[in-house]
Amino acid sequence: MSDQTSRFAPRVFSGIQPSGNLHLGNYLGAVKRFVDWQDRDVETIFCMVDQHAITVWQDPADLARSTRELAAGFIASGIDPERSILIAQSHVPEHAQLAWVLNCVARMGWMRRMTQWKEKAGKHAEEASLGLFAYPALMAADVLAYHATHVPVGEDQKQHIELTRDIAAKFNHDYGVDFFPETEPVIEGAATRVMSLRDGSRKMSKSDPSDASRINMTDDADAIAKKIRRARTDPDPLPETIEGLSDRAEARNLVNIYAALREITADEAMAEVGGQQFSQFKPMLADLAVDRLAPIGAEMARLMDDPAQIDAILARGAERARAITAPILDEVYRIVGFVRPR
Ligand code: AQP
Repeated sequence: MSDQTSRFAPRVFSGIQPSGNLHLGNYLGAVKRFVDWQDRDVETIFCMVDQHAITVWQDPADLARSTRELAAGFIASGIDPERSILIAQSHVPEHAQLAWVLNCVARMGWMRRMTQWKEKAGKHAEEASLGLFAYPALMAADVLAYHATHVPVGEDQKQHIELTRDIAAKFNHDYGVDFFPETEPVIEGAATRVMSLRDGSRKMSKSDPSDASRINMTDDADAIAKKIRRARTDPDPLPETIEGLSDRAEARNLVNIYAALREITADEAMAEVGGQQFSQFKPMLADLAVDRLAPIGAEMARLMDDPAQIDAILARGAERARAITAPILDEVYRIVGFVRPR
């Protein structure tokens, strides 16, 4: 931990977009690790970032359902809404209010360099929403509204956390304060970038049109096993060591998934499965995945039977969150020179 970060009490924040099905990549790269953080002695805040989701079109009924389903996914995976603060982003207005100030700190050139902007807007930047362009400043606000020191994320979000640090540093410098921490991205474990089951060069993603490319956390045991058995691989057996996987993206992906589900390193996984044929390895991986994931899917379905209970949990989360964010926003407004109502 850097000196500046250590001035702030450790506090963890992370979010996931309710923009579709929660999948194995989100689980291994994010939610499972959120649970590990919760089990350490640190304050943790986890968020359904619904305001990020609408940067691309969302059907309103689907968005509402996905937000509750994501909350159910967090809880079913082990997030305890008593020990962690669990919120919907739009319930805590300080996120968007701080984002406006940070929009005025961030520079256009910084935002234009964001890989996700380039990938998602692509050749159609003129038709993309202004929100999609400004999204990383809202993400910086999500984190900085809590003075969060650590943000567990998958590989793909590293650049946005680095931008958060740049925005925080510029705010501190411009206003001559030492107000925002230098937040650290935490990218760890065997599955920081889970790849598509159909194409080892593409990230497993909610927006992939092929359902076979991902394991959804709501898939039942049959669907999980079938998707793993049909996952694309090459004809060779697994090598003996991890180095032998360097140019075999699909095989490497399955070994990383195995390691992350078993909670061991990729090297340890190779000691167990190195040399196996896929006809032996895939059924074993399918059994492991069903064993770890099917109970979570079943619990999500049970929680979704009582949406009022989920809404009550989120309302309580927002109340606890605002006890942190309201004073921080108030201080930001004071620093930038907004006259405060008396
Ligand atoms: N494939 C992945 N492997 C590891 N981690 C992943 N994450 C996402 N995909 C993978 C991590 O999950 C958290 C939440 O991500 P998000 O849903 O807010 O945004 P995303 O990264 O854009 O996710 P998707 O599934 O790819 O959504 P779409 O298709 O809508 O863009 C983050 O910590 C992310 O790193």
